[in-house]
Amino acid sequence: MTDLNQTLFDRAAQVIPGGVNSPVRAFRAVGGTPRFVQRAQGAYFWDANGQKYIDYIGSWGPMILGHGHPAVLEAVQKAALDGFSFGAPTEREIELAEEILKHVPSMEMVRLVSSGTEAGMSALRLARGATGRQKFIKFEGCYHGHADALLVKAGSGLATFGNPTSAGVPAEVVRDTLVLEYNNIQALEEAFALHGKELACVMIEPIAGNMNFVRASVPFMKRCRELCTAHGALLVFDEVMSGFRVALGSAQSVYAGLIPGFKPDMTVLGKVIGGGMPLAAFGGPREIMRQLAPTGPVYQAGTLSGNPVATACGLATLREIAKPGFWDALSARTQSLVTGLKGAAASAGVPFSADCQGGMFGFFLLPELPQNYAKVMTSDSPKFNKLFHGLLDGGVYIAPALYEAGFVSAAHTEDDIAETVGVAAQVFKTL
Ligand code: KE4
Repeated sequence: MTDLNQTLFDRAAQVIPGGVNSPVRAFRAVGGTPRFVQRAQGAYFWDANGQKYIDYIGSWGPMILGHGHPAVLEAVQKAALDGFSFGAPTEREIELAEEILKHVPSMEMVRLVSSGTEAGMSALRLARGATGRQKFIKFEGCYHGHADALLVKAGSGLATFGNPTSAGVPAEVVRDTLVLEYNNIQALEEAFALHGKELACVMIEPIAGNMNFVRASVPFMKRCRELCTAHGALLVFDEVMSGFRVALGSAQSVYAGLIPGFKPDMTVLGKVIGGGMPLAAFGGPREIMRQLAPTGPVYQAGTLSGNPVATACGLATLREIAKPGFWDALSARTQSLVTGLKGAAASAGVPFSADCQGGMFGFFLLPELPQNYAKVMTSDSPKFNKLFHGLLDGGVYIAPALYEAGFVSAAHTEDDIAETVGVAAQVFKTL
């Protein structure tokens, strides 16, 4: 039988680089043919061959309600009838901004943009403009979008400046980017001792979903906060993935529960706040946000920023996830998946560790949860690829890369979880 996914992939590759509009979708890390989605509903999607999959990517996080939630669909359809885009302010942008600020009290103001990359890039520019400093710290394994200054890997030695990870990024652009090891307090203290007064910010994924699922340890996060405060640098939480995904108050509410009085200085958001449509944001205290044009000297703009259809999608999504009982149910469902996978791996004697928070989870074919990128990359890649394809053939769709997180939606049922664990149990036996 003709594989229509392959037919489409071959055709796509003629007109779109790699046949995809975002590299990870091409299955390069795992091999095989990407599944071209024909339609999705709830926890499922159907590919070009009509094959059904339980979806644990959910557009890489946005689809926390599942695909096609009726309230969201209705809001989008209604908004579309009122107009797609105006390039002028609308009331719904205010409503969405107010809803975001209600749940993330570390922010007093927020600017809406169209992608996480744009939000992260703009937050960095604002941190630099607000502090008058150029240097900043990021961590190996954290991804903050593809803006030039953020496409950088660790330098040769400790506390040295980064090198570009992509062609086309001039070395000068990453000259001020310091890349440290995640969860390494000593490296952090050394970097601040060397460069503290020159640092505009520390940008971090508090729960690093771009290393699959690695939490910043409490001591490490506490030290980030202390050193930023002591040296006048801003602590920027990149919560594009974790925001409104791990908790209604995002990851920062988890750390606020572990570190008395904790809060970041700025927050970058995306994914869930757009509900699957192009919408992201960055925000912080008034005195920082007012540095942004048109009230301040830091320029930032966007034709489709605060797009009226995207804001309808995001606002309807946030209103649903704010309803009583939503997070208890979602967290229990995610925990059920992780517990089931751990049990299946143990029964098959496969080294396995996993973690989850709210609707986000990660697992490793390692006996213990890794604490940094180097350890994550000790995972057995060929074995992961075999697991990936075994699950895929069984109708379970997880991220096609061992360094990517997974996502459960409110539409996933206990039956879906049981089916997933059942497929995994069979595949673990073949590893
Ligand atoms: P976007 O520009 O893709 O909307 O957001 C960039 C971004 C920023 N910060 C964090 C923490 C992110 O996870 C992302 C994007 N995440 C990837 C998944 N690892 C999106 C998937 C893709 O690149 O196709």
